[in-house]
Amino acid sequence: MKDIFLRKRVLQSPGELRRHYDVVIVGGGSHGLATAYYLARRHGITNVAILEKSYIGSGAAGRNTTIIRANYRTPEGAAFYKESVELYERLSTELGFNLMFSQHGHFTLAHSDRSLVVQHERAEVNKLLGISSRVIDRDEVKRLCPQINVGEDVTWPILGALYHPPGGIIRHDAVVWGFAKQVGRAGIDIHQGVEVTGFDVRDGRCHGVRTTKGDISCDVVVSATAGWSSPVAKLAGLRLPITTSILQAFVTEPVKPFLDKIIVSAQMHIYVSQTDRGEFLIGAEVEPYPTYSNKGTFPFVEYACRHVLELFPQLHSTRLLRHWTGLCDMSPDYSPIMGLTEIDGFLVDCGWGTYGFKAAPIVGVTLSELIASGTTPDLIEPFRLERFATDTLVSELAAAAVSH
Ligand code: PYC
Repeated sequence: MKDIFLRKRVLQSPGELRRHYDVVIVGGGSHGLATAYYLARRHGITNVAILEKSYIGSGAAGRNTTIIRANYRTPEGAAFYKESVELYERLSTELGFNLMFSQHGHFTLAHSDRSLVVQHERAEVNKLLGISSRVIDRDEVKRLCPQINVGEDVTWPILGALYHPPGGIIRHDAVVWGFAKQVGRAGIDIHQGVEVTGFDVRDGRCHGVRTTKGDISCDVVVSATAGWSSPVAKLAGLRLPITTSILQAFVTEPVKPFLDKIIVSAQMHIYVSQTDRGEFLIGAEVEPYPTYSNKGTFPFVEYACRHVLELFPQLHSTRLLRHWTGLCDMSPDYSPIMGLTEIDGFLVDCGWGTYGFKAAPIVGVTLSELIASGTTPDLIEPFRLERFATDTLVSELAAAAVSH
C-alpha cells in the first residue's frame, strides 16, 4: 500500500540545500522547470537547484490565459514559437503527464481595414515559416465558430480574422507539475520557500547565490523570475530595460461547453476561451501603468464584460467566479530578453510580457543548450540583451491582442 502512494507522488522531497551546484535556477515557474528538465534530459546535467521563494507555479505560470500559439509577427518570434508549439504537442507523452492540450484554433479578429492588413502580414510571415495561418472573411469566421456574433449592430463589427488552426489552450498547472515530476526524478532539487537575497558577483563573474537558507556557490545562475526579473537582476547589479505591469483575467462559473476556439481581438483588447471545466476564461489589456500590485480592478471587469458580451451575448447572465492579475515584465520591443549578460555566469530569461507561458519548452531547450555548450543557439540569438545597445530590436508589438 505504502508503495502505491510513493509511486503516485509527483514531487520528490529535495533534502538539504547543498553548498554547491553546477547550475542554480532562480524561479520555479514553467521556464525554470523546463530549463532544468532539458538540462537533465538532453545534456545529462543534474547537479542543479531550482530556488522558488513561494511554491512552484505560484507566479506567471499559474496566472496566465493558457494560450499556446505561433502566429507571431516577426520571423524571429514566429520561428521561435513554432518550435515551442511543436514541443508542446509532444509534451504530454514525453513527460508522462496529461497536459490537456486542446488545439482547436486561434482567431485574431479584425475590425478595420488596417487590422486586416496587419493580419495579412502576419499570415505571410507565418506561411513562409511553415506555420498554419491564413486570413479568413467574416462568413468563414461564422462557419468555423457559429457561436460568435458577427452582426453589424455592435461597437466594432467583425470584418475577418487571422485563423491559426494549431492554436490552443493547455492546463497551465499541469505543465508545471509535469515538468516538476520529471525534474525531481532526474535528481534535480526543487527548493520551495527559499528566497534569493543576493548574488556573489566579483570581477565581472557570478560565483554564487545568497539565500534565506544560506549561501550556495555555483558555475551558472539563470534568473527565470518573470515579473520579478528587474528586482532579482538588481541584486546582481544588473539593470534591465524592463517595466512591470499587470494583466488581469477572470473565469466565469462553468457552463455547458459551447466554444472550443480561442477568440482574441486587438481592437477590443480581449481574449476569450472556454476551459475543459466549462469556465469562460476572459482577459484584457495590460494595465497602462507600472505596478507590482496583485489586486484586480472593477473597471477591467466592466470593460471586458462589455466587449465579450457583444461577441457572445449568450453569456449575459453568467456569473464571474475568480479574477486575478499576472505580472508582465515588458521589454521595449515586446520580445524576450534571453541568455548571456555582462556578468559572466549570470543568465537572464525575462521580458516576456504576456508571451512567456507559451514559450516554456523552447526556452528550456535553448537555455539548456546555451548552458551546456556555452554558445547561444541561433533561435535565441536575436533575443540577446545587447540588442538594446546595438539597435537591433525585434518589434513584436503587433502580435498580441494587448497593445502592451
Ligand atoms: O499573446 O496569446 C497571447 C496572450 C494571451 C493573453 C495575453 N497574451
